[in-house]
Amino acid sequence: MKLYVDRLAPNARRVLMFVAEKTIELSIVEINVAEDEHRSDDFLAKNPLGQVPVLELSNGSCISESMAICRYLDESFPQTALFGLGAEQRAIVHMWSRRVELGLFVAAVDLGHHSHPSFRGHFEQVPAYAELCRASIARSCELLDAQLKTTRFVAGDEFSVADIVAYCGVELARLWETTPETALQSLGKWQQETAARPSAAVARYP
Ligand SMILES: N[C@@H](CCC(=O)N[C@@H](CS)C(=O)NCC(=O)O)C(=O)O
Repeated sequence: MKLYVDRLAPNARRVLMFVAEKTIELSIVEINVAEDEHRSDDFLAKNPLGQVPVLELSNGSCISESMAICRYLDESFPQTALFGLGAEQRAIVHMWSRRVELGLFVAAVDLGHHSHPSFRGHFEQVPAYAELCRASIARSCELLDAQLKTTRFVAGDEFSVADIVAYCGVELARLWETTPETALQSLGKWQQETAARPSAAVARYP
């Protein structure tokens, strides 16, 4: 099994953190997005969208979309289930993963694309959309803070893929200097605890 990543790419980082959390051994193939390696014919044959990450199975089948890759790995390596166990917990992990993916992680990716000078030539930047992303990040952080007052992890008592997506989103927001309010103490405590997990090393920005 091969995992194609660019270690700087936020989507690749969340899958790398998931792999590290589950201690799965697989071969990592580096695709340098800045050098357009994701646009080569070889790579487009693996993912016609030209995006990392991609998981290539030993039968040659290729899976893209970070959450699809994580779900495949969770089912194939049942140690440390990260998508929840049982119908109710699976649904709750799914619910929180959707909330933090759409409201926080994707908003943080889009905020960077639409506001950071390094993306200026690559994206048509829409400042008003960047502001909507900033507001979405703030709302998501408040929602998370309220949740983390009552639960140890994002989706309940167990660490899950929802923590990984949320952590990667918060890290990215921090990179764009859209840090959660210091008043959000429960979120801050969870963030520090998550940062201390060995798996977080692949997702942490300096
Ligand atoms: N929905 C996809 C998004 C993947 C994605 O946007 N990957 C970015 C890196 S974070 C990429 O490869 N961008 C290169 C491009 O779109 O040209 C997922 O969840 O994996």
